[in-house]
Amino acid sequence: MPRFPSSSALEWLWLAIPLAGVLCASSAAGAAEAANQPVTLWYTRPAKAWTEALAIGNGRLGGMVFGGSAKERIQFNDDTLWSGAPHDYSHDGAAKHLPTLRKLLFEGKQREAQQLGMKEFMSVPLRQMAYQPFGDLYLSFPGHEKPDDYRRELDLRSAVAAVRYKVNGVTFRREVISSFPDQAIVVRVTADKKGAVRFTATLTSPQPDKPATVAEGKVLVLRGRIKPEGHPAGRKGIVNAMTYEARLLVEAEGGAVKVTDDGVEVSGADAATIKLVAATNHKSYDDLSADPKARCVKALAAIASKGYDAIRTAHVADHRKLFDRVTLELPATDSSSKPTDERIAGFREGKDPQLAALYFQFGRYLMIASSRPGTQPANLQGIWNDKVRPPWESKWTVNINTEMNYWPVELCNLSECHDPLFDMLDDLAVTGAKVAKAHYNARGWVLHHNTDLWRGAAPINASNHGIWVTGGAWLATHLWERYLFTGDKEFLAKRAYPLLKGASLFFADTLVEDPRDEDKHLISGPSNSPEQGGLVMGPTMDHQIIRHLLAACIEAGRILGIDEDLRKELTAIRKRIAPNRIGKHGQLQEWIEDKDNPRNHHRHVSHMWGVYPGWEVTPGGTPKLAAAAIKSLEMRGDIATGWSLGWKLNLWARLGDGNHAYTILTLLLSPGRTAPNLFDLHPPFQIDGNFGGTAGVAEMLVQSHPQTPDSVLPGVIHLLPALPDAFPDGRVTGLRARGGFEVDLAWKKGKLTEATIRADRDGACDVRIGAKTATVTVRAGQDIRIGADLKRLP
Ligand code: FUC
Repeated sequence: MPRFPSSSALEWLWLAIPLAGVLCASSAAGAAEAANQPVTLWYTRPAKAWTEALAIGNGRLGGMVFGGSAKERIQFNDDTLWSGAPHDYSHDGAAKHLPTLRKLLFEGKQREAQQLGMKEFMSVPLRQMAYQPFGDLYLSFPGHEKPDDYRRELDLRSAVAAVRYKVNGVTFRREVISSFPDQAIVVRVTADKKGAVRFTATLTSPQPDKPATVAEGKVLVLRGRIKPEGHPAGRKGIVNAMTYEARLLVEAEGGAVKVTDDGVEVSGADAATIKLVAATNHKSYDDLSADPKARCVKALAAIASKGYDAIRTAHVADHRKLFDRVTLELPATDSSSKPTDERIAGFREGKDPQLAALYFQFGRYLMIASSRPGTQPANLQGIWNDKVRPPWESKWTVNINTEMNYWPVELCNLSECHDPLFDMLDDLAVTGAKVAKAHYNARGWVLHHNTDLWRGAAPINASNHGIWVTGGAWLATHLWERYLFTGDKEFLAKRAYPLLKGASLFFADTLVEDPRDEDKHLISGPSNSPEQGGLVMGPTMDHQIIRHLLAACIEAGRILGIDEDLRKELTAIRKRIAPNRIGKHGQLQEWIEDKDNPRNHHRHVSHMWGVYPGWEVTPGGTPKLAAAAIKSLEMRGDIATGWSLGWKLNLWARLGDGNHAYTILTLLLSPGRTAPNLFDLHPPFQIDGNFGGTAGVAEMLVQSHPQTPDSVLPGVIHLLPALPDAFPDGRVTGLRARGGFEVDLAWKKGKLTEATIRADRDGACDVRIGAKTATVTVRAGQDIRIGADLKRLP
């Protein structure tokens, strides 16, 4: 029988006790109750591989904690350490070739067009730079080779990674945190016997410049620079220019501490606190004038006199302020008390629905850990990377991956974690304006399918998939989502509108009439349907994105009461964009031509954009197109890479098929697609699937998008729109809905029992369950409870 909270989280009383005070402070109704349901990853062995290590992060400083008893390894990153240097990647004179490219494509000469594109239209250099690993902190504990009662865990609610084991009857404990308030990775080592703490701490870096550590007083310093030339992630013609520094301070209680150039030795101590700070010379994408040493000295000075308890308390409170906004309970079973790696292996058997709740919360945890105001946005690996040549450079691929990272953020009540993405868009509007000019002689800004720390915006790698014009447009729709979820007019005026306008102007200047079309529709191009079919004119996805972008820009201008002429111009353009078409297999066409191959199982499902994250295709608003989208998804099949499953999960949820969405979730949450540490596997590790998974679980529970193709205003709040049979009972608190609402839900045997709506502002909202819809009057900050019949409860 499924049952709610097991008490296995409390097994670790020593972790729970310091949290007790914070637990009581939970505000959302139901949160305190839900706090009993464990949100803990745990294991009976140390990590052998990197994808078994546990991830911690404060948005900037990431750590992977291996948890070895005799040798602890904490591999760490700073999200600004990259190969390369400030650089303008645009290709002077590219725009001269644009008319020929289009002409060749209209004449069906794709190969010639791709060749010309490769020669004259690509980024300089052709490839972008790579995110870099910073270093490793090792702790060696002599004599701890054969521990008893070993346990390693990551508690998502407190953001503390911990290790516990016994050696010769003495219990040793270690906690590792990456603190946002204190901007440091901090390790605490304790034992239940006085004087038993003995270890050596060393710092190394995998960087090819092979920096050696030096002792500066009590501090161990690691100082280096990304090898200027000949670095494995360097690019011809660009001199790498980043410098970096890390500083380590070890404070022991009792015993002795000895600092030498080789490391820090602690002996005979009762406990020790290890403080690690790190920084680079990065100030912004075009400025490397910061001083990493000064940054480290300042950060370490700020915490030098702070005890571990104070640092931990501030860290936990800061994390919980975000994390506790949402709770999700799904039925716990006997399987729920197993170690996390065993649970992943067994999820598809269907006996452990609660793992889906843990996975959902892990995505929220990763967002808090990899994207905080002032940091870089989460890249392909969030902020966690141990390779000098990471897959796809661990940069920002924007033909799905970066956007997917941010799908859960508004919905799952972590709005401020969206900020780094908007900061990046501010930069891209500058570099992308240069590319718009040089490559298209157009106004506004454009971003192709990737960017890096230097905000490259030109087409990279190969013309067949690199020339794709809607990366910036797609990202700009995130600004509109932020506005829809928050109703923040100041944000709309100051941040969103200028970027939406710039992105729209680019298309006002570059859409062209299709000479093959008697209706003279406007189409985009040269472009592609990521990443297949090669260079074309007018892929469906582009048009879905551009229609969405223009509608948001027009609506934003209307709300702000500005740019009336532009609004008229954009409205006229929008109406002329080539529409979605249904093809000979009953499918939603991926291209203007009816050439979809029913046996094509490619991971990208780009033409589904209008279903999710867009909404111009909905079962209620455009039933024929929705049926065609289902046909296309069926043609593509279920099996896919990590992020592709993340997308399909959201798509089936949007199409209202909870059971199909759950089938996809079981494929995603399985050993080949989820690592033992719960990281998503493309494979290899790529974090997008984690975030897509979190968004997808939320999308099963609450939806609030517009229901008619031309609307960009908040839709009805649809409760349990795609609940799978596998989640018969449950409770969620704190999900956000467009229009400025927070929603709590409880259900039993697949039926809603009660919902609570909290509004940011006085007003009303439409709420739907099944086929029933009702208008509910709301008051700012007040809990409005409604029953299964949508009637107000007392
Ligand atoms: C796109 C995808 C790949 C991978 C890469 C980072 O090229 O097609 O699957 O996710 O981005």
